[in-house]
Amino acid sequence: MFSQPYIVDIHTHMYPPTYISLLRSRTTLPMVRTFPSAPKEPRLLLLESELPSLERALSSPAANTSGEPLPGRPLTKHYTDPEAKLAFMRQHGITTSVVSLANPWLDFLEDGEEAGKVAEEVNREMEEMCSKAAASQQNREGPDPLFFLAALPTTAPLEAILSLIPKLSQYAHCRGIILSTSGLGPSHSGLDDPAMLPIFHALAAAQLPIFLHPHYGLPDSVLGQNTQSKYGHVLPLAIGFPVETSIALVRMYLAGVFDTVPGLRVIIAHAGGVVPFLAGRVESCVVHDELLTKKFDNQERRTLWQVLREQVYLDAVVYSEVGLKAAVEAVGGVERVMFGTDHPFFPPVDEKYREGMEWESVRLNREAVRKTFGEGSEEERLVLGGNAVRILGLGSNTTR
Ligand code: 5CU
Ligand code: ZN
Repeated sequence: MFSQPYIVDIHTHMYPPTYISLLRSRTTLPMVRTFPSAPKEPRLLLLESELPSLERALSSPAANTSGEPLPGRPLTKHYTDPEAKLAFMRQHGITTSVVSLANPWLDFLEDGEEAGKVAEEVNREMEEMCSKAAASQQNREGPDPLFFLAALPTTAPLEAILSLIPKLSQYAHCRGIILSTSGLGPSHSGLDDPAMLPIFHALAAAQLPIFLHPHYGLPDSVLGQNTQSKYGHVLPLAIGFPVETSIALVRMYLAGVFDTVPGLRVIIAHAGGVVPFLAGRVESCVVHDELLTKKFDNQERRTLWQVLREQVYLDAVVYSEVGLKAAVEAVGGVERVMFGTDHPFFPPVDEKYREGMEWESVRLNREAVRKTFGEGSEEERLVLGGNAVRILGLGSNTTR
């Protein structure tokens, strides 16, 4: 394949123009809005946990006297502008990014027909962005600068979703899809809903892996009421997000999704959440559970460990060697783990550091890889880029 070491970021987001117009037109989550105290700085509001601080900001609109930050996060050009993505990549030595639409994707669109149309536009805009970036760097060696993971209109009728999947392979730069934990329709039936199986079969047939990403976190009954005013985004993002993904993965496992669709490949965000640490406990609970032992009675059950090693990949977005080592162990080796940044989330808090300096969030992940595998080692090369090139087929820039 490629002899030089390439750094590939497989966990990196954008909101293409169609999506941003949609968010600007909305008055409920997710939305883009400005506040009287900062009329020139649009903010991106995404999470349920941001609603109490939105209410407070709206009830005293003139000034933000409490010292509490405005709700959400600043909608910087990093979310929307491909040039900003490419500049961020250059600044951090990232040679290729596999960009995905950020949360909450199209989950909130109750009108399935609209969701279908937005998905087509978003995916078309993603391909256009990747193709333009490739054309502007024609003479470079190695994989193109940008690839993408497509969005699925999960509230659209099943037939519409199924007809979209084979078309994704016609995009030269599409290498999989990004999916939330919610499942089909507005009811959040989850990924263990048997209605998801035709989609999983179609993705396996098209050889498109799923990038499973959180958005819904944990309820306030677990995280605490209105913790944002005391603890900011820490609890929903650091704990709620990875636990959500972990539950979704274990539900898929318990429902037998991986046995029913052996060709399915899933990349779990944030290094698999708590699964690497808790897979042993899941296994123990399965063998001690009357219902499940009966369910698996006459079958050769693959353990969760086996499924992790055969059908699951993890990103390396875990910010520490402790978590990274557990991730590698859980999937049975360094070959199934891929570097990521979660850009443009987690920018430096001080705006003046946002341009031109290394982002702390990237430094922590990069350093965890270096310390875990050793600078210049083959393992480091694989995690930083070699695995992504192999697993996602980035060596070829043509339609698959
Ligand atoms: O900061 C955040 O809320 C997020 C988010 O919404 N999505 C993500 O991938 N990371 C952080
Ligand atoms: Zn992310």
